[in-house]
Amino acid sequence: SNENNNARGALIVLEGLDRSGKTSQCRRLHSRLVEQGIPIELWRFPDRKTCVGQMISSYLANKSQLDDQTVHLLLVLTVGRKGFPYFMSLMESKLKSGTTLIVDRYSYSGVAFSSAKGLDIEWCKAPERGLLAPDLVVYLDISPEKAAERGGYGGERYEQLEFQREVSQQYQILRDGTWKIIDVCLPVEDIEKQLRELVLDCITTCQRGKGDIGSA
Ligand code: NYM
Repeated sequence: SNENNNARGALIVLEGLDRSGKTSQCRRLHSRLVEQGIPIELWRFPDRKTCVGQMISSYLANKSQLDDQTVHLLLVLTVGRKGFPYFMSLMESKLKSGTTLIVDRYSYSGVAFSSAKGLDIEWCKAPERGLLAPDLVVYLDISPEKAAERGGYGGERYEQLEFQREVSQQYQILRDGTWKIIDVCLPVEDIEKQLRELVLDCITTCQRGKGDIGSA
């Protein structure tokens, strides 16, 4: 039988503290894989261009106040949702057509950041049910102290050492044995290489049609 009938793209998520380097790594990875001719798109959550995304962006920039539950639920609306604005069905059709998605933050960020504020973790997780399950979650591991030394730190609401320590603890609660951890203290080329290998492996597995697109 023709293998390609089953070929689907992989849903790959990068998570980590603020300033852990997710965005730069996602961009490098994306351009390398595009060069290799792999059908791939780079996504990020929250998408600040949507109207709810703009509310979130203004909150993160300390330009508006919202209570913690409200922020959590607004973010829930923007992260990978069906119907808002149809991210989930769009993601699903991309994956089915063989396009791999590299996603800079997903629902884990929502749970880690909101539970770090003291919200009940089960309450935070409840609205995440039914989202597409990633095929691979890569956690870029940096200590909160190291992250605080990086350029551009402190620009946004959550970029506070004490708070990031909490977020880091919540990520440790969330992550299970399937998450791949990359030590961000390694030279940047090594991080890039490790990440690329993990991702190529995952793409190959999904191309073979192993497993359906899951739901969380
Ligand atoms: N964030 C992100 C949350 O608190 N909850 C979420 O669900 C998501 C997706 O927003 N500090 C936080 C994490 C970051 C900020 O920053 C988004 P960036 O630099 O766009 O990843």
